[in-house]
Amino acid sequence: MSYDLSGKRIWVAGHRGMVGSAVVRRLASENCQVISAGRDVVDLLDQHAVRDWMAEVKPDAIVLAAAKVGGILANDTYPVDFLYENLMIEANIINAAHLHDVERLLFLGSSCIYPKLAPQPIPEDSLLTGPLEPTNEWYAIAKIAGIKLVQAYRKQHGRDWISAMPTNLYGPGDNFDLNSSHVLPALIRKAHEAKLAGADHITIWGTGTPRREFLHADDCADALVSLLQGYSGDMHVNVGSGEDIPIFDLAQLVCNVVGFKGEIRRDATKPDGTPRKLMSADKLRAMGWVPRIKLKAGIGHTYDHFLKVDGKVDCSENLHWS
Ligand code: GFB
Repeated sequence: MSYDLSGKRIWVAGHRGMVGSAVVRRLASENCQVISAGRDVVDLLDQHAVRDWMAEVKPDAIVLAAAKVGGILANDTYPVDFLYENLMIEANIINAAHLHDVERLLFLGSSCIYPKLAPQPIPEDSLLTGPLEPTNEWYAIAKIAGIKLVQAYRKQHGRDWISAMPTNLYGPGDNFDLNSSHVLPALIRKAHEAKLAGADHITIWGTGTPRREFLHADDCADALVSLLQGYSGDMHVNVGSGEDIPIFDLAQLVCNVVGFKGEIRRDATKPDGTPRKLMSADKLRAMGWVPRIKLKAGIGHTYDHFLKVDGKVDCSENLHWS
């Protein structure tokens, strides 16, 4: 299939978040009109507000990147927020998209939808084949419901809507708050602050042995636009880099980029989460898409952004709504 974005009105839901803002940047090179609205304009948790707003702006296509997101500790600490808010956001937007006859919708999930002990690299059809990782099952259940809702609209109403499952993402616009962030921005902040303070060590959570796959948000946005233009199918599509790295090695790489030379200690009282979640990249590669940003360069780019923006501001807001 081929969906021409020229002249289309595309709503990027979640345009202030890391992924949404990357999608907005990427869509700037297409001949389309990007629509966005902050929480002050439309509260995505409010079904009527979402319906009214969509009736007013009439998007042709939607990239559904709005979500309550956070790292392992936030997921584990606020199960209601991660389950309820994500269910509401996706149900409100997907249902309103149907009522207003939206041509294309791309729903974003997460690699945590897969079973904790899924085969590696994880193929798309591993979904619902085993128990989830307990630290993020609330978020995962909400995202699985979103995938199923998209499939349900395809089946019952013939909607040409799709889902993508990004791996662990990082990049400009990430959340650098140590209590609620993902590992990569947390390591950047820890290494940076330790360097400034002249500290002799930083401490990472868990054993450092879990492996994670990382993809820069700009690469992710590029893949998402390709899917919006060229993919139609019931099955969601993994969006990853195809490579993973142990957390301890990632910490060494971040310290190297940041210029912190002290020791890296482990705090085994903090959770490890799933041991590994490298996704199979076969489906996306078969469509001709490959990532461009190598991990070390991407960390450097993200650190530059942190120095310009986040290093100077108070990151005390506890949970991040992207
Ligand atoms: O990125 P992260 O929070 O999320 O943690 P998940 C990845 C790994 O890094 C875990 C370790 O093994 C953490 O214990 N880690 C080490 C740290 N030091 C730190 C640190 O300072 N901060 C953090 N945050 N981690 C999330 C899910 O899982 O991944 C979400 O909870 C979502 O639902 C997201 O799917 C992509 O990769 O474990």
